[in-house]
Amino acid sequence: LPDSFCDMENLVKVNLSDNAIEQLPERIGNLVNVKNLYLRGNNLAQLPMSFGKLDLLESLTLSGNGLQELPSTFGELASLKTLNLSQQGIPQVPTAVLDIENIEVLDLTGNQIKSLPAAISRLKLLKVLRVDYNKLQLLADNVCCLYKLEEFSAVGNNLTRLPPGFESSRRLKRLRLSHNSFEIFPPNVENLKRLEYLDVSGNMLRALPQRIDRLESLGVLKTSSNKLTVLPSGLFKMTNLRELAVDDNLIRTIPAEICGLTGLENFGKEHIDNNPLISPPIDMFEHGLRGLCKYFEDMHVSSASELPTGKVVLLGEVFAGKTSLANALQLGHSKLTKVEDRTEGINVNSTRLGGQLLVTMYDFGGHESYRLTHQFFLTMYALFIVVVNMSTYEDTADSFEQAVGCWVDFVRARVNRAVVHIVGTKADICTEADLHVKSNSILRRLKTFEVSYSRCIGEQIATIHDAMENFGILPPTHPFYGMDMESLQRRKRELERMLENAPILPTFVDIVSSNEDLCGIGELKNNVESMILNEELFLRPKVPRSWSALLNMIAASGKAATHGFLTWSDIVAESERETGLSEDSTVLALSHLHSVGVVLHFRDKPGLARFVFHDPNWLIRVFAMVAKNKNQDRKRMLMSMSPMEDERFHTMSPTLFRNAVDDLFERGSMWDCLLRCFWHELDMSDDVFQMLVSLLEMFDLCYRFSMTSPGSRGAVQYFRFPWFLENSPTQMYRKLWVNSGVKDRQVEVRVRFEIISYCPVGLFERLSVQINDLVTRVTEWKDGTLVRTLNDRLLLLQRMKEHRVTYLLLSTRVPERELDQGWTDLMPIVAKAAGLLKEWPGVLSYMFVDCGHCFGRLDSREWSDLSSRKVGHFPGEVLYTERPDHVTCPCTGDDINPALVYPLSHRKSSASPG
Ligand SMILES: Nc1nc2c(ncn2[C@@H]2O[C@H](COP(=O)(O)OP(=O)(O)OP(=O)(O)O)[C@@H](O)[C@H]2O)c(=O)[nH]1
Ligand SMILES: [Mg+2]
Repeated sequence: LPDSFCDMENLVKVNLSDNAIEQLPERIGNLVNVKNLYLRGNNLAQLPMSFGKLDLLESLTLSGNGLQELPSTFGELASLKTLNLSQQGIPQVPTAVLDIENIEVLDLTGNQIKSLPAAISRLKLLKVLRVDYNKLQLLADNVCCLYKLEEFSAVGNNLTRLPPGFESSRRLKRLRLSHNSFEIFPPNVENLKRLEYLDVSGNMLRALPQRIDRLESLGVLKTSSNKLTVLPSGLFKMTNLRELAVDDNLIRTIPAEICGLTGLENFGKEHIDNNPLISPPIDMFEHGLRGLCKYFEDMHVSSASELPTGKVVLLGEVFAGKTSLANALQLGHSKLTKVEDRTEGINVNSTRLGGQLLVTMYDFGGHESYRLTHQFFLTMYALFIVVVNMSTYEDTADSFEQAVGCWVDFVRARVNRAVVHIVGTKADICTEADLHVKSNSILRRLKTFEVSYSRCIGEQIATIHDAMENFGILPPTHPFYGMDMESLQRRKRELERMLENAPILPTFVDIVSSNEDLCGIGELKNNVESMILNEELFLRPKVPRSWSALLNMIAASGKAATHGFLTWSDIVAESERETGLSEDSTVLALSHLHSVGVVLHFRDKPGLARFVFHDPNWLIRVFAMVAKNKNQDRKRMLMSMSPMEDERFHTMSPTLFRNAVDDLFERGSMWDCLLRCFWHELDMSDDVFQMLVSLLEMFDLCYRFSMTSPGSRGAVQYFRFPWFLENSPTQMYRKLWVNSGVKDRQVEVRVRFEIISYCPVGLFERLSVQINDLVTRVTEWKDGTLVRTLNDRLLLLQRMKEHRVTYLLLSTRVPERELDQGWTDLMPIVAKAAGLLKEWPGVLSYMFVDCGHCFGRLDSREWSDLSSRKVGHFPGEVLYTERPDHVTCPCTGDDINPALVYPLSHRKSSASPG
C-alpha cells in the first residue's frame, strides 16, 4: 500500500482482503475514522505499532495471514467488538487481545491453540467465542465466567469434558462441540436452560442424559456419529425439538414415544440411518411421523414378530455349480444340470431347509452380461454364497480373483456389512487332499485380499488425517489442498464407514457335492439356517404379525396370476378382507417387504405404482429377454436370419427387421416394434408393455425418444439402450471434439471420477441415460457420449480404463469469459454421476477437478494422459466450496483464474457428495 493511503482520514470502511500485502504502512494509525477493516487473506507477518490508534475500529478481520504476534498497542483498540483471527497458525490466544474488554465476537478458528488462557474471563462482554479446529484438550475453568456468552463453538478439538461451572454461562443459546473426544455427555450442559442449538456429533458418547428434556428451549439436537445404544426417555418429551439427528450410532430400537415429537420437521431416514435398527425397521422412516405412528399402532394391535423368511444369493463363475447346488438344497436329491443348461438371468425359488424358515434362493447366472441387472437384487438381509468349482480352482491370483475376489467386490460395492459364505462344490471329482489344500488357499487369499483393501482405505484416511493436522498450511501439491475442514471430516468418516461396513467373511469353506452322494449338503443346510438366524450377522426387524399374513396372501394370489405382478388395488382390497390391514398399513407393509427384497413395489414412480411385482423370476426373465441379445454372437445370428424363421418376429418385414437390428447394435436404438418382438412370448397388453418400459427406465437401462422416420406416419417411439453400443469413437466425435481442439480464448474444464478396482457394471451407461433430460445427443459410442446442452455448448462424457482404475471424465469447452455458463452445464451432470455412485456405498471412488490452466499449456495428448504428472488437480470438494479470490495451480505454482476450478456461487450444501 502506498504510504499516502494513510492520508485518507475519512475512510470508514476498508476492504483489502485477498491481496498479497506483506506490510501495512507505519502511519495506518492515521485512519482514525475507520470502523470496519477487512484484511483477510494477505501475507501480513505483523502489524505496525500505530495500529492501536484506530480508536473507532469496531470490526477487524485478519483471518488467513499467518500473523504470529500482535503489536503491544493492539490492546488499545477500545471500540473493537468483532475480531476475526482465524487461520493464523497461532499457538495461543495473543495476550493483547485479552486487554480489549469490549470484544463481543472473537473468532479463533483454525489455529494451533492448545488451551484457553485463564485471562479470557476478562472479556466480560463476549457473546460469541469460536475456537473450532484448534488443538484444545481442556478449557480453563474461567471460560465459565463469560456470563454474556451466547454462542460457543469448539468443533474439531480434542475435548473430553467441559470445566465445572460451565453452566454459569446462562445465556448460552448455541453450543457446538462436534468432532471432539467426549465419551460422557458433559453433565453441566443439562443446566443450560436457554440452549436452543446443541451439536455433539462425531464424539464417542455412549448415552445421552435421561433428563435431557431439562434443556427446555432446545430446538436442534445433533448427535450423529456417536456410540449411542438407546435414546433416553426424556428426549421424547422435548416437544420444542424441530430437528433431531441420531444417525450413525448403535441404536437397536426406538420406542413408540417418538410419535410424541410432533414439532419435528422432516425427520427422515437420513437422520436415523446407519444404526442396527430392528424396531421400527429403517424403511418405516421413509413414511414420516404419521407412518411411524401407524407402524406402532399395528404393532400394538397385532403382536410383534419377525418375517419367517431368509434370502440366500448364490454367486460365482459360469459353470461353478450354482444351479446344481440350488437343486440339491431344494429338492433333497441330486439334479445336476446339463452342460447346455446355463442359467439365463436368475432362478428364484423358495424352500425350507429343514426348519420353519422359508428361504428364498436367488441363483444368479454367472455370465458377465447379467451383472447389470443382478446388482439390483443384491439387498440387505441376504446371505451371499460364493460357489467355487473346486475341480478347476487353482491356487493362483487369477483363479482366486475370478472365482472369489470379484464376487466379494461385487457384493461389497452394493451391500453394507454383507455376510459372505464360500461353498466349494464338485467335491465328488476332487481328492480329499486337493480339497484341503484349495480351501486353505481360498481362505488365505481372501484374507490378503481384504487386508489390501483396508490398507488402501487406511492410507487415504492417514492422508486426510495429515491434511487435518496441517490445515491452513497445506502446500498446493497436497492431494487435499483446497478442501475445508468439514469436507475433510466428512470424507474421513465416509472412508471409516467403508472399513466398518466391509463384508463379514467366512472362517471356513463348506465343501459339498451336488452329485448323487450329496456329500456335505446336509451340513450346509444347517450352516445356512443357523447363519440366517444368527442375530449377530443379520438384523431381523420386528414387524406386526399381520404383515406375514399379507406376505402369504400375496404368495397365494401370485400363484394364480398370469404375469409376475399383481395390481395394487387388488392387493389392498384383498388385504383388507383377509388380513384386516387398512390401506395405510398395507402401504407400510409393502414398503417393508420391498426393502427386504421379497416383493418389489415402486410406490413413488408414476406408471409403476399401480403394480406389485411378487415374482422376481418373471421380472428377470423379462429383462433377460432383452439383455441376452447384447452379445456379438446374438447379433450375428439376428442379422443372418429372416424374421419369418422365428415366430417372435413374424410381424416385421425383412427390411424393417434388418434395419431395426442394425440400429440396435450400431446406435443402441431399439425400435418399439423390435422390443415388442423380444417380449413376444409374454403375450401382453399395451398397458403391460408401457409398464415394462417404465421398469427398464426406472433402472436406467434405457430412455425413450420419438423420431419421425421417413416412410412412417407420425412419430415412431424408440428406446435407447446405451449398453448395446459396441462401437469405437465415431467420426463425428473426431470432427467436433478432437480435430476442432480448443479454440482461441477457449478453455476446457474437466471433472474426473476415479473408480478404484471394482467399477459398478453399467455405471457409465446409466449416467448416459440419466442425462437425457438435460442435453441433446450429438454422438455416442461404447465409451463416450458427446452432447449438446440447451445453450448449444458441447460437453463430453468419457470412460477410460487403466489397470485397476476406471475413469469417468466429464468435460466442456467454453470461451474463458463464459466459464460460469460452462459450469452451469457441467454441474448437473457431475451431480448425477455422484448420485449414481452413492448407490454403491462400497465402491472406492474419488472426484477431482483437473486444472484447466494445465490444459492451456499442454497439448491435448498430454492432457488426455491421465497418469501424467503434468496436469494439476484439485479434490472434487472444491466444486462445492465458495470460490476464493486466488488459486494456485498445484502443478506449476502459477496463479490461475479461480473460475477454472471453482464453479460460481456454490454455497455449501448437503447435496455435496463426499
Ligand atoms: N460332478 C459334479 N458335477 C457338477 C456338480 N455340480 C455341478 N456340476 C456340473 O457342472 C456344470 C455346471 O453346473 P451348473 O450348476 O449349471 O453351474 P452354474 O454355476 O449354475 O452355471 P451358470 O448358470 O452358467 O452360471 C454342469 O454340467 C453340472 O452337471 C457336482 O457337484 N459334481
Ligand atoms: Mg446356473
